[in-house]
Amino acid sequence: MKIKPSLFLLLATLLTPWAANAQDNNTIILNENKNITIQPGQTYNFYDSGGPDNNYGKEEDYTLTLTCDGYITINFSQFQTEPTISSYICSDSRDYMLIYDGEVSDDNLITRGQTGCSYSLVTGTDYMAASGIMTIKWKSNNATEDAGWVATITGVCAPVVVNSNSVYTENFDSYTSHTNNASSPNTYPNDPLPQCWQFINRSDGSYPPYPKAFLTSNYAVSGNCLLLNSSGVKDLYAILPQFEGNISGYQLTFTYRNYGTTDGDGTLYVGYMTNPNDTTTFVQTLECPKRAALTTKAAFFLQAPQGSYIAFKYGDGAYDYDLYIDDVVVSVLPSCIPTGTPRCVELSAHTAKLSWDLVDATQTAWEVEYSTSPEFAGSLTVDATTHEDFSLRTLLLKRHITPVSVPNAAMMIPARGAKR
Ligand SMILES: [Ca+2]
Ligand SMILES: [Ca+2]
Ligand SMILES: [Ca+2]
Repeated sequence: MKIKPSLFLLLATLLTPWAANAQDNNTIILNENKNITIQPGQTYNFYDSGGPDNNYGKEEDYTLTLTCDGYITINFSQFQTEPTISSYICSDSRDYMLIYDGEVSDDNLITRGQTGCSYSLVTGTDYMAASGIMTIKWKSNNATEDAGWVATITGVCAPVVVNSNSVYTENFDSYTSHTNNASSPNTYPNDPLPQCWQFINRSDGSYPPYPKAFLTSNYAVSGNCLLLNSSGVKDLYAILPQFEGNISGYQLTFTYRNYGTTDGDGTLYVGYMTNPNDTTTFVQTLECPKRAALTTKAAFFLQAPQGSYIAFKYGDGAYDYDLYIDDVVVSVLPSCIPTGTPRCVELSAHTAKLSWDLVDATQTAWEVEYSTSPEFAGSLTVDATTHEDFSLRTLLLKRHITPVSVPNAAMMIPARGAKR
């Protein structure tokens, strides 16, 4: 839902110099009762009726109700009201603000704002409404105005819950305002992107050297897809929303295609990041071969530390090459019995002998997948009675193997080369 700027805001934008730099949709001015939907992942400037440069007015009595599909935080960089009657007294007879987590009730009060009051809000502090509703009441009396406040309000994305009953899907189809646009939306970079996704090195309009990310219907499985466009200079990171719990044990499936398969088309990598603002924390788990046809892939994050984010990285491409991603799904791996102590017991130029211990006598069959990373190469079903010293005999020279037991996906033998 888009926030419609009030008439006042439009006028303020035209008439006052401070508003000229403010983004209309991202500025909230408390000059009347308002109900506003806060978008997760967005930050808004929040001012009294005088804006950042002027005082609020007399006899104001306004309520601002914010709602968000996630959390809401507010942080004041300035707060100055008419000082209260004497120090430490918190009196409703002078100007004051009340901030609630939810509806107005004493139990929901987060903080009070009133200069001189002993328990007035502290600047530089995040106050959070975890309920997803924040109610702000503001009153001024009939004399002595002051500077008011400068604050930021932020919609915080709640971690996405994924479990055996709940799967995360993003098919990009609910963002329909930019379809059928192969090169770049004419409103770039202010076009919609999936809620709670983060992008690093996405161009803010100056391109190159920064790559672009936007939605398009070109080469989508259906509707829209995410288009990553290379700059030839910087890698682009598209980071999924944070998931509740540890992504170890989660699987990501998605469909992608490159525009073509030349070197310039670049490479899509999948991995995880412990810090979604720091590209040096990206750990690659899958390299996607260049494909000019829609190709479905799965990626796993068995070693990801707690709190990691799933991320796409598009790199190595020359200037202005496209890559398309659609139908992103994150789900938990099927529950399965982990193997015990998987190991490579013997390696030769062409063979690898695998061994593992039974941890549950009810296991009756195994399937071993082997691959020349990252492309899947084949699989064999192994009888439970022969789980020891099972030999892979089809290895190619100088290829690395990563045998994985499926459905016992917890088994992963560290890739070692069957090298000559
Ligand atoms: Ca006053
Ligand atoms: Ca002000
Ligand atoms: Ca789609």
